[in-house]
Amino acid sequence: AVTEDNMVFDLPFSDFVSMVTEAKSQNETPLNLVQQFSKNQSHLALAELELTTPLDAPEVWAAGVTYKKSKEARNYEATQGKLNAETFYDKVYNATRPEIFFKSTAARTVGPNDPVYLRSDSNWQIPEPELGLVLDKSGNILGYTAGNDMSCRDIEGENPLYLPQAKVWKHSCSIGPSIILKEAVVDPYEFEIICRIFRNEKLVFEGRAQVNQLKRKLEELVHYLTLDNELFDGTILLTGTCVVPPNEFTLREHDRIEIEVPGIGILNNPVLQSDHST
Ligand code: DO4
Ligand code: MG
Repeated sequence: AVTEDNMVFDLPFSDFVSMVTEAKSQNETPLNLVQQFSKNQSHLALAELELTTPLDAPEVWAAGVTYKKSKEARNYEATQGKLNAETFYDKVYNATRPEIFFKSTAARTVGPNDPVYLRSDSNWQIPEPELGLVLDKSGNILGYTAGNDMSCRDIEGENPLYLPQAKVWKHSCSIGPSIILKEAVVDPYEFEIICRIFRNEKLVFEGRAQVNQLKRKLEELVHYLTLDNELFDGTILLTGTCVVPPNEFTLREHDRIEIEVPGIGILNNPVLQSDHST
């Protein structure tokens, strides 16, 4: 566990889900349980640790077109900039049912400082910085993390039926660096999401937004994910992107992406070209 002043202490659980399960069995909140272990321990500084994914999420799902910014960007892709007709992106933005798609499995999901990969058959790729909800198998929100829903704008723009290929490949999703417990968050709509992209360590893009710009309620997205579905403890639901680089921007190999959500931390990932041999 890590405190707000970036000090780290040990928890006697093998992973995040076991900690939550133990809290439930003790009729205790996860926050109270974790705080019990912070006492009488010598704390380490967070900077001394090499971080991994904060949990092995069995599945990562993602909601889309939940912010006006995302709707506008998709419309640009789908119409090659000729924004004169109503598209299915306009429709889904206003519809009762949100867009929810399957994004990733534990094996495809990377954590802090691991490389995210570029697809070899796309020339227009961007990170999508998103707030992630950590869920239990009943759809209860256990905590919040940051996530990157890497996306190929050209593949999705060519045909919406290509969405799974525009969204899912090896190392196309990253999460972390931490999970902030639900009980420690007064208002999740107050989260700010900041995305920075560096090229040769020079900042080439920075954008920020706040979760209160979300068109829907977080619980509404979870509701649609759970309908007639089977969820697993530790599932993550990414809640859509609200920061999109300019239309002429595409990621390049050796770029570095930072996704910062104050209170959760900075998710840092270098960018590599996907390697066909592995
Ligand atoms: O419609 C495609 C995906 C949208 C998305 O991933 C987002 O809005 O974040
Ligand atoms: Mg997205």
